[in-house]
Amino acid sequence: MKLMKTIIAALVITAAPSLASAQSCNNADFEYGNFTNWKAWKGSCNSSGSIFNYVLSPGWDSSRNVPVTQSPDRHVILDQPGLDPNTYTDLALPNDSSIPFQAPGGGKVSVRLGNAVNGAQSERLQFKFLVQANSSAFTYQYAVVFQDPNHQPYDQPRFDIQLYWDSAGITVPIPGQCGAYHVYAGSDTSFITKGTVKYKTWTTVGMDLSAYLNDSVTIEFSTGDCTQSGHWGYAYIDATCSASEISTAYCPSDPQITLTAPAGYVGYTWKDNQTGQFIGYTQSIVLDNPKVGDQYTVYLTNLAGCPTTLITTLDFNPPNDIPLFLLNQNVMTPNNDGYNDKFYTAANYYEMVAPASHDSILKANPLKYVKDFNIKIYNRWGLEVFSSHDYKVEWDGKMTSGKPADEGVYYWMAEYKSTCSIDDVPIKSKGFVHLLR
Ligand SMILES: [Ca+2]
Ligand SMILES: [Ca+2]
Repeated sequence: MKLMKTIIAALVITAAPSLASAQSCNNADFEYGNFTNWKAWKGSCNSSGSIFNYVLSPGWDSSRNVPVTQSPDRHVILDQPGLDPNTYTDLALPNDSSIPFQAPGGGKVSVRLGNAVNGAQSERLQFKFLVQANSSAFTYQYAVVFQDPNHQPYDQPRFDIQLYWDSAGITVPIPGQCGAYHVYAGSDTSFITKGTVKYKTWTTVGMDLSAYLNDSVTIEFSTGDCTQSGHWGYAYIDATCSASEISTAYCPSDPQITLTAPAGYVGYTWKDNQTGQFIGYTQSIVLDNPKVGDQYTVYLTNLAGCPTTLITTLDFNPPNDIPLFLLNQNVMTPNNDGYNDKFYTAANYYEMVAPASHDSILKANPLKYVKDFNIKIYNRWGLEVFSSHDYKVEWDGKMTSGKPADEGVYYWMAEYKSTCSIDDVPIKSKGFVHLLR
């Protein structure tokens, strides 16, 4: 049996390379409800000359996702709705400007870094991941609440963002406006003043990481109180990864197409490459009579001043129905050795392993036309052991109860619809997977 297992596993590896080899962008958005894949530090801060310094030591046991000392109020998971108490004004008033705990559009969970306690405290969170085609756009959201003692900028409560490139085992900080971004009390004109507090509500910043494709990067968020100990500052953060591309979803009969650039930029300038004319200055633009082969460029600038250029060519006539995309992976061995530990759909295969080869066949990502996805997995007696509405689902061989499923054959049935479908009839797919332990 052992030999058989090895042979079957080898066959499947050829067909579907493991997805577990490098850290993906999972839980950048904190939607796991914890700090999985994040590292944390805490400590103090000071200044020397005109430089602000962080003095930090590990503050979190990332292997167990628990704080290592007694101050869990400095890295805080916010999974319940609420309003920041230090920016709360009056909900009965229009244009109320208090900061909600969760980032707009950022799901159910965001994080607070730091607290409303002074004493020259500082805190840090880092997230390291492998940049892939589907995760080359890193977008973070932040809000900050600072007491404003009107010190020099390098002594003020602050929030700093730094990008690192992990190249061949060496971690290099990226300098300049595309790697570093600094926010301190009153550092820009968007701050609102309430008594001695200056605050800035949720703000989105996009980072194009295409230059680091297939390398790991680390994003670092740090907060510091005023260095002279008398005033506090903290930040709310959330983040997400997506493809750094112009979205062009449209259907064959559409007389118009909407081009949408990634969110998180303060400047959008669109150019029609056919005429060389600038044709728009918003995140999305609408074009009449889209023609295959036409090319458009968008020039982006984020809040930190970092410029990015994206180009798209209209080279795809989408089908009314999407081809079946569930992969017939028929063996899984959930023993955490990195090979076939999970059963996954071709959506993951497409996005994480073979986007280039897929592109050359279909000329576009068909997954953006998927809607109403549903998959159920049954054991040989017809009992449902797992279900999901996520087309990127990964089944780890555990039943809904959390208990590991027994060895044996499991049947899956999936269905989904195409957003371009005229009759709205679901596309159905089924198969089996042999679970070996
Ligand atoms: Ca979130
Ligand atoms: Ca503090």
